[in-house]
Amino acid sequence: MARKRSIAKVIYEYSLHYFPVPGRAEASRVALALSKLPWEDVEVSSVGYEIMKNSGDLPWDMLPILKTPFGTIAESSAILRFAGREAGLIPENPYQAAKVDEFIEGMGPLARALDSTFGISDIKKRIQLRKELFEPQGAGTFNLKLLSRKIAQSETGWAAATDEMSIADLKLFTELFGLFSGNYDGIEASVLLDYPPLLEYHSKVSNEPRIHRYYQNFLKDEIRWTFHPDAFEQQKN
Ligand SMILES: N[C@@H](CCC(=O)N[C@@H](CS)C(=O)NCC(=O)O)C(=O)O
Repeated sequence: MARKRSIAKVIYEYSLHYFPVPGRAEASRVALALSKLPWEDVEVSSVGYEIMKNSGDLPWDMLPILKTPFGTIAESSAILRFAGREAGLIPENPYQAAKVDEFIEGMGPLARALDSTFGISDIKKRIQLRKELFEPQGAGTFNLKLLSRKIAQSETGWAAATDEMSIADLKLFTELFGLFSGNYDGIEASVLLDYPPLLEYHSKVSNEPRIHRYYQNFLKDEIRWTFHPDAFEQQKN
């Protein structure tokens, strides 16, 4: 007797919801991909976002969120910690784990500096504000200098000076280099040339085997070119 073929619908127990850009969700996407959790990546449009917000789906009215069998987790760092624990990317040593948290919190001002330029519909004004961020006295420059110093001081080369790569690296790598993809008008990749420790760090993380393998799946993705090992070679030459 011929076997009946059934087309099973894959049910994912976990779903990450965010706009179709790396932004604040990318580190969690990588952590989820490195975990064994069954998850799906759900891209949300601006209309979809309004619907979710009005339906009370968003605990803090913002994306990203991670839907889990236990309930919804909001706040990108909370999601990253949850997914990172599953992926083995949080040090067991309490001191190192605290340094990872410190680094994650310490990155707040960079994101907030950029946030101040969102929602400005006049493109000329937006570009102008973003250029100012990376002028000598700008908040972007201040934060890049700080991050560059941290990386230069790290004995292991990982962001939080942990023995192994951690969620702090996923956050720094994706959020920092994601800024230079061209998705943010007015932010030029050439800015990075002033920060050799950051370029060296880019090489370390993008060549880390798990990260390298992950981004092999996105070779044709225009917005994720900054996560490939040779991303900034052109700027250097
Ligand atoms: N602290 C929050 C901030 C989240 C956030 O700013 N989300 C933005 C996108 S990056 C958002 O949902 N914006 C929608 C809006 O305000 O219209 C986190 O890290 O998750």
